[in-house]
Amino acid sequence: MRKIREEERRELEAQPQPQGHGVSGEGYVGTIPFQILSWRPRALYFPNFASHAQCQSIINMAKLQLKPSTLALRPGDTPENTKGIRTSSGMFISSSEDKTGILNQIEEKIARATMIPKTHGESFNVLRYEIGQLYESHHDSFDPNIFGRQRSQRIASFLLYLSDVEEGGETMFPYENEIIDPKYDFHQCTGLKVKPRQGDGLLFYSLFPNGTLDPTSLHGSCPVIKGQKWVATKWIGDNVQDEGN
Ligand code: PD2
Ligand code: ZN
Repeated sequence: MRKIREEERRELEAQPQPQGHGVSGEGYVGTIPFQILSWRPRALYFPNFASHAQCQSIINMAKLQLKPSTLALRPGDTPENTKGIRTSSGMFISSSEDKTGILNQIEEKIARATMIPKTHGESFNVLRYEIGQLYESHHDSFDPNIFGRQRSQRIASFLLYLSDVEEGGETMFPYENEIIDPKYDFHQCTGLKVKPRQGDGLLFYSLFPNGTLDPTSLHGSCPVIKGQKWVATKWIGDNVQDEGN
Protein backbone atom coordinates (compact mmCIF):
# COMPACT_ATOMS: atom_id res chain seq x y z
CA MET A 1 0.00 0.00 0.00
CA ARG A 2 1.33 3.46 -0.90
CA LYS A 3 2.18 5.63 2.09
CA ILE A 4 0.37 8.98 2.09
CA ARG A 5 2.81 11.84 1.90
CA GLU A 6 2.65 14.35 4.79
CA GLU A 7 1.46 17.18 2.58
CA GLU A 8 -1.23 14.97 0.98
CA ARG A 9 -2.46 14.05 4.47
CA ARG A 10 -2.68 17.70 5.52
CA GLU A 11 -4.60 18.55 2.34
CA LEU A 12 -7.09 15.76 3.03
CA GLU A 13 -7.60 16.89 6.61
CA ALA A 14 -8.25 20.46 5.48
CA GLN A 15 -11.28 19.32 3.45
CA PRO A 16 -14.68 19.43 5.21
CA GLN A 17 -15.24 15.98 6.66
CA PRO A 18 -18.57 14.34 5.77
CA GLN A 19 -20.81 13.86 8.82
CA GLY A 20 -22.60 10.61 9.47
CA HIS A 21 -26.28 10.51 8.63
CA GLY A 22 -28.43 12.05 11.33
CA VAL A 23 -25.63 14.03 12.98
CA SER A 24 -27.63 17.13 13.80
CA GLY A 25 -27.12 17.70 17.49
CA GLU A 26 -30.40 15.87 18.21
CA GLY A 27 -30.14 12.72 20.32
CA TYR A 28 -32.71 10.88 18.23
CA VAL A 29 -34.27 10.64 14.79
CA GLY A 30 -37.93 11.63 14.90
CA THR A 31 -40.65 11.06 12.34
CA ILE A 32 -44.07 12.62 12.04
CA PRO A 33 -45.83 10.77 9.22
CA PHE A 34 -47.78 12.91 6.79
CA GLN A 35 -49.44 12.78 3.42
CA ILE A 36 -49.54 15.61 0.89
CA LEU A 37 -53.18 16.26 0.05
CA SER A 38 -52.74 19.14 -2.35
CA TRP A 39 -50.26 21.72 -3.65
CA ARG A 40 -52.92 24.35 -4.35
CA PRO A 41 -53.54 25.00 -1.54
CA ARG A 42 -50.52 23.48 0.17
CA ALA A 43 -52.29 21.02 2.46
CA LEU A 44 -50.86 18.13 4.47
CA TYR A 45 -52.59 15.40 6.43
CA PHE A 46 -51.11 13.93 9.63
CA PRO A 47 -52.70 10.60 10.65
CA ASN A 48 -52.61 9.78 14.38
CA PHE A 49 -51.11 13.12 15.34
CA ALA A 50 -52.70 12.94 18.81
CA SER A 51 -53.98 10.06 20.93
CA HIS A 52 -57.59 9.31 21.83
CA ALA A 53 -56.84 10.28 25.48
CA GLN A 54 -55.30 13.62 24.44
CA CYS A 55 -58.31 14.47 22.26
CA GLN A 56 -60.78 13.51 24.97
CA SER A 57 -58.95 15.66 27.56
CA ILE A 58 -59.06 18.69 25.25
CA ILE A 59 -62.82 18.21 24.75
CA ASN A 60 -63.28 17.96 28.53
CA MET A 61 -61.28 21.18 29.09
CA ALA A 62 -63.44 23.04 26.58
CA LYS A 63 -66.96 21.71 26.93
CA LEU A 64 -68.09 23.83 29.89
CA GLN A 65 -66.77 27.06 28.44
CA LEU A 66 -68.25 27.12 24.95
CA LYS A 67 -69.71 30.33 23.53
CA PRO A 68 -71.12 31.04 20.04
CA SER A 69 -68.19 31.40 17.61
CA THR A 70 -67.49 34.88 16.27
CA LEU A 71 -66.08 36.28 13.02
CA ALA A 72 -63.54 38.94 12.11
CA LEU A 73 -65.91 41.56 10.66
CA ARG A 74 -65.10 43.42 7.42
CA PRO A 75 -66.04 47.08 7.04
CA GLY A 76 -69.83 47.15 6.65
CA ASP A 77 -70.35 43.78 8.33
CA THR A 78 -72.38 43.50 11.50
CA PRO A 79 -73.10 40.50 13.73
CA GLU A 80 -76.65 40.58 12.28
CA ASN A 81 -75.79 40.57 8.56
CA THR A 82 -73.14 37.85 9.04
CA LYS A 83 -75.42 35.57 11.07
CA GLY A 84 -75.32 32.01 9.76
CA ILE A 85 -71.77 32.20 8.34
CA ARG A 86 -70.20 30.52 11.38
CA THR A 87 -72.63 28.65 13.59
CA SER A 88 -70.34 26.54 15.79
CA SER A 89 -69.61 27.11 19.47
CA GLY A 90 -66.05 27.51 20.68
CA MET A 91 -63.55 28.71 23.23
CA PHE A 92 -59.91 29.80 23.27
CA ILE A 93 -57.31 28.15 25.47
CA SER A 94 -53.55 28.61 25.59
CA SER A 95 -51.12 25.89 26.60
CA SER A 96 -50.10 27.89 29.69
CA GLU A 97 -53.68 27.61 30.98
CA ASP A 98 -53.64 23.82 30.63
CA LYS A 99 -52.09 22.27 33.74
CA THR A 100 -52.18 18.75 32.24
CA GLY A 101 -49.43 19.70 29.74
CA ILE A 102 -51.34 18.13 26.83
CA LEU A 103 -51.77 21.37 24.88
CA ASN A 104 -48.07 22.04 25.30
CA GLN A 105 -47.23 18.59 23.88
CA ILE A 106 -49.52 19.19 20.90
CA GLU A 107 -48.13 22.68 20.36
CA GLU A 108 -44.55 21.37 20.36
CA LYS A 109 -45.48 18.68 17.87
CA ILE A 110 -47.14 21.26 15.60
CA ALA A 111 -43.97 23.37 15.80
CA ARG A 112 -41.86 20.33 14.77
CA ALA A 113 -44.24 19.45 11.94
CA THR A 114 -44.33 22.99 10.54
CA MET A 115 -40.87 24.13 11.67
CA ILE A 116 -42.48 27.38 12.78
CA PRO A 117 -41.67 28.18 16.43
CA LYS A 118 -44.57 27.70 18.80
CA THR A 119 -44.39 31.37 19.84
CA HIS A 120 -45.95 32.13 16.41
CA GLY A 121 -49.11 30.18 17.24
CA GLU A 122 -52.30 31.76 18.56
CA SER A 123 -54.19 30.07 21.41
CA PHE A 124 -56.10 26.93 20.46
CA ASN A 125 -59.64 27.60 19.29
CA VAL A 126 -61.60 24.51 20.32
CA LEU A 127 -64.80 24.23 18.30
CA ARG A 128 -67.91 22.11 18.52
CA TYR A 129 -70.32 21.74 15.59
CA GLU A 130 -73.72 20.18 16.20
CA ILE A 131 -76.11 18.91 13.52
CA GLY A 132 -76.57 21.58 10.81
CA GLN A 133 -73.73 23.76 12.10
CA LEU A 134 -71.08 24.94 9.65
CA TYR A 135 -68.46 27.52 8.79
CA GLU A 136 -68.88 29.07 5.35
CA SER A 137 -65.84 29.39 3.10
CA HIS A 138 -63.31 32.02 4.11
CA HIS A 139 -59.59 32.72 4.23
CA ASP A 140 -57.85 32.48 7.59
CA SER A 141 -55.26 35.15 6.70
CA PHE A 142 -56.37 38.78 6.64
CA ASP A 143 -56.44 40.49 3.25
CA PRO A 144 -54.44 43.71 3.90
CA ASN A 145 -56.68 45.57 1.40
CA ILE A 146 -59.67 44.87 3.64
CA PHE A 147 -58.30 44.49 7.15
CA GLY A 148 -55.10 46.58 6.91
CA ARG A 149 -51.60 45.43 7.78
CA GLN A 150 -51.46 42.82 10.56
CA ARG A 151 -48.87 42.72 13.33
CA SER A 152 -48.80 38.97 12.76
CA GLN A 153 -50.35 37.75 9.52
CA ARG A 154 -51.65 34.17 9.56
CA ILE A 155 -49.39 31.97 7.46
CA ALA A 156 -50.87 28.56 8.14
CA SER A 157 -53.60 26.76 10.07
CA PHE A 158 -53.35 23.43 11.87
CA LEU A 159 -56.61 21.63 12.60
CA LEU A 160 -56.56 18.77 15.08
CA TYR A 161 -59.71 16.69 14.78
CA LEU A 162 -60.83 15.77 18.27
CA SER A 163 -63.69 13.52 17.20
CA ASP A 164 -64.94 11.43 14.32
CA VAL A 165 -68.11 12.66 12.62
CA GLU A 166 -70.67 10.13 11.44
CA GLU A 167 -71.73 12.18 8.43
CA GLY A 168 -70.82 15.64 7.11
CA GLY A 169 -68.54 18.09 8.92
CA GLU A 170 -65.73 17.81 6.36
CA THR A 171 -63.20 20.62 6.06
CA MET A 172 -63.51 21.67 2.40
CA PHE A 173 -61.36 23.59 -0.06
CA PRO A 174 -63.69 24.59 -2.91
CA TYR A 175 -60.94 26.23 -5.00
CA GLU A 176 -58.53 23.30 -4.96
CA ASN A 177 -56.18 23.61 -7.98
CA GLU A 178 -57.65 27.01 -8.76
CA ILE A 179 -60.73 25.71 -10.50
CA ILE A 180 -62.25 29.04 -9.57
CA ASP A 181 -65.90 29.23 -10.41
CA PRO A 182 -66.99 32.88 -10.27
CA LYS A 183 -70.52 31.71 -9.48
CA TYR A 184 -69.33 29.64 -6.52
CA ASP A 185 -72.00 29.64 -3.83
CA PHE A 186 -70.29 29.99 -0.46
CA HIS A 187 -72.84 27.61 1.08
CA GLN A 188 -71.81 24.81 -1.22
CA CYS A 189 -69.72 21.99 0.10
CA THR A 190 -67.46 21.14 -2.84
CA GLY A 191 -63.85 20.59 -3.86
CA LEU A 192 -61.28 18.83 -1.70
CA LYS A 193 -63.09 17.50 1.37
CA VAL A 194 -61.26 16.22 4.44
CA LYS A 195 -63.28 13.91 6.66
CA PRO A 196 -62.60 14.47 10.37
CA ARG A 197 -61.05 11.50 12.15
CA GLN A 198 -60.22 11.69 15.84
CA GLY A 199 -56.52 12.35 16.44
CA ASP A 200 -55.68 13.25 12.83
CA GLY A 201 -54.28 16.66 11.87
CA LEU A 202 -54.67 18.89 8.82
CA LEU A 203 -52.17 21.62 8.01
CA PHE A 204 -52.64 24.12 5.21
CA TYR A 205 -50.87 27.30 4.20
CA SER A 206 -52.87 30.46 3.50
CA LEU A 207 -49.94 32.34 1.99
CA PHE A 208 -47.63 31.60 -0.91
CA PRO A 209 -43.91 31.45 -0.06
CA ASN A 210 -43.65 35.11 -1.19
CA GLY A 211 -46.12 36.13 1.53
CA THR A 212 -49.11 36.91 -0.68
CA LEU A 213 -52.51 35.33 -0.11
CA ASP A 214 -53.10 31.99 -1.85
CA PRO A 215 -56.70 32.24 -3.14
CA THR A 216 -56.99 28.44 -3.24
CA SER A 217 -56.64 28.34 0.57
CA LEU A 218 -60.33 29.32 0.73
CA HIS A 219 -61.91 26.74 3.02
CA GLY A 220 -64.89 26.04 5.22
CA SER A 221 -66.58 23.40 7.33
CA CYS A 222 -69.48 21.50 5.75
CA PRO A 223 -72.61 21.16 7.89
CA VAL A 224 -72.64 18.22 10.26
CA ILE A 225 -75.34 15.82 9.10
CA LYS A 226 -75.07 13.11 11.75
CA GLY A 227 -73.12 13.14 15.02
CA GLN A 228 -71.01 15.95 16.42
CA LYS A 229 -67.71 17.48 15.32
CA TRP A 230 -64.98 18.64 17.68
CA VAL A 231 -61.83 20.28 16.36
CA ALA A 232 -58.98 22.39 17.76
CA THR A 233 -57.64 25.06 15.40
CA LYS A 234 -54.24 26.65 15.76
CA TRP A 235 -53.57 29.66 13.53
CA ILE A 236 -49.89 30.31 12.97
CA GLY A 237 -48.60 33.81 12.21
CA ASP A 238 -45.51 35.28 10.59
CA ASN A 239 -44.58 37.00 13.87
CA VAL A 240 -44.51 35.96 17.50
CA GLN A 241 -47.86 36.43 19.21
CA ASP A 242 -48.49 38.77 22.11
CA GLU A 243 -48.24 37.24 25.61
CA GLY A 244 -51.24 35.09 26.49
CA ASN A 245 -52.42 34.81 22.90
O1 PD2 B 1 -63.71 23.14 11.59
C1 PD2 B 1 -63.24 23.23 10.46
O2 PD2 B 1 -63.15 22.25 9.70
C2 PD2 B 1 -62.79 24.56 10.02
C3 PD2 B 1 -62.99 24.93 8.73
C4 PD2 B 1 -62.60 26.18 8.35
C5 PD2 B 1 -62.18 25.43 10.89
C6 PD2 B 1 -61.78 26.65 10.41
N1 PD2 B 1 -61.96 27.02 9.16
C7 PD2 B 1 -61.10 27.63 11.27
O3 PD2 B 1 -61.09 27.42 12.49
O4 PD2 B 1 -60.53 28.61 10.72
ZN1 ZN C 1 -60.70 28.73 8.71
